Amino acid sequence: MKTSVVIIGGGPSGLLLGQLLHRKGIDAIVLERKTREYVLTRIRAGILETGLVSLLREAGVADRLDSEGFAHEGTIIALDDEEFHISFRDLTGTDVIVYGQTEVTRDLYDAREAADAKTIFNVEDVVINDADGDAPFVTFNVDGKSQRIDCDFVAGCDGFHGVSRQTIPLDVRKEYEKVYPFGWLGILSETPPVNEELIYSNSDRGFALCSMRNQNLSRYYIQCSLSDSPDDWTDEAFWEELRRRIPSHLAENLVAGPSIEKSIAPLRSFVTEPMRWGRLFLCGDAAHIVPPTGAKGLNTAASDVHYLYNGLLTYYQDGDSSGIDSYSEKALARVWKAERFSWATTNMLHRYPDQSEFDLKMQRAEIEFLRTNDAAQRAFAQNYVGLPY
Ligand code: RFL
Ligand code: PHB
Repeated sequence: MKTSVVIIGGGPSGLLLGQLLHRKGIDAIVLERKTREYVLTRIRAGILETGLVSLLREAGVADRLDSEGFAHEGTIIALDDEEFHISFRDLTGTDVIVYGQTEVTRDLYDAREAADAKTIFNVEDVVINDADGDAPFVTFNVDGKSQRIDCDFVAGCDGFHGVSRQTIPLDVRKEYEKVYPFGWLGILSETPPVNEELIYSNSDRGFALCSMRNQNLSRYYIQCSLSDSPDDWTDEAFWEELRRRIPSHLAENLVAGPSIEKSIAPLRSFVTEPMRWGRLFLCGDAAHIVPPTGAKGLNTAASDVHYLYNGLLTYYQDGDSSGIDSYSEKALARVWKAERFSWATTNMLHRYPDQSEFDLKMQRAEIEFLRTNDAAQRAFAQNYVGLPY
């Protein structure tokens, strides 16, 4: 087989890049290790920046998002039994949109199928060959048969555990990592959200987040120990703990119900540099991970896709390689700012096992500064709605 761009990974990064290229007549094949059904059972991000929304519109996949997504003009930050509101709309003129990653991915798969664009599922043993030469090719096995695709470029959109990043030699690649000493236990439940806006709460029992997907689908998280397993937590224990971690007058509105999904995500900050090696480009979680506290994971993947798509477009349309040559530098400049915001917001809101009384005072002072200072709220809001591409 032959194509212009082999995209490894059929998650949101790979599918969005594929769809944008397809709309411009640039041929791409997506290779996905799992099945479509499996990819669509993963419950992940829920907050979309307007930059991602614009890209989805440009890709022609935003009809359902435009009719079913909810604009959120701000968020609630709570400390113990008190809370305050930060208005993104007043401070930045911009909202964020609540629409699940699962739905974004479904819309992209539907569009890919409607366009008859090629996706190969259940691929195994993917190997990227000659990425540092002029004629790269990708080999893999599917249904017990080995296959080869020759291409101009490879987009490594295969997430944190994929093969693309590992293809870059160790003497070229530098990795930066911070692993946090806690995880998030998340549940999805068919209950009305406790509040119309998200609540990020720092309590003496640990962090909690009240989020949602729609008026009858809530997504809640609590900080948990890394040694916990979802089976350790009955639904009743989860609801009880959540209730104790948010201001009591808000907890009064909490509607409990059976969980339809329950999982634990460890928290990590990670960046690999550079994001390009020869004709291989890394995009999204393949290159960087953020803790979910600022809702930046999917949104930062989208800004990578924006830079890579535009670089490939000028290459194919005008023979100009400046966009792909500056891809890594441009993408990383924005990635590091999202890393900083996610790290700072995680530090502000979580309880750490080794936190001293001084550390706790610093945390409270930071939240108090945010509560009372217009410039601090504006900076928070600018980061939350997404820095410009
Ligand atoms: P994905 O979504 O991980 O997709 C990568 C795809 O590549 C496939 N793959 C391979 N395919 C072929 N060959 C191989 N060798 C392959 N290896 C892997 C995988 O099966 C998969 O389909 O990365 P992508 O597209 O870059 O998208 C990034 C986002 O998914 C990610 O940033 C966010 O979901 C992060 N994230 C969250 N972000 C938020 O903003 N808010 C959240 O609440 C939130 N929760 C989460 C998350 C990430 C999680 N992970 C990765 C463990 C919760 C979890 C559990
Ligand atoms: C979610 O709804 O899953 C969500 C929202 C905001 C975050 C993280 C996760 O910061």
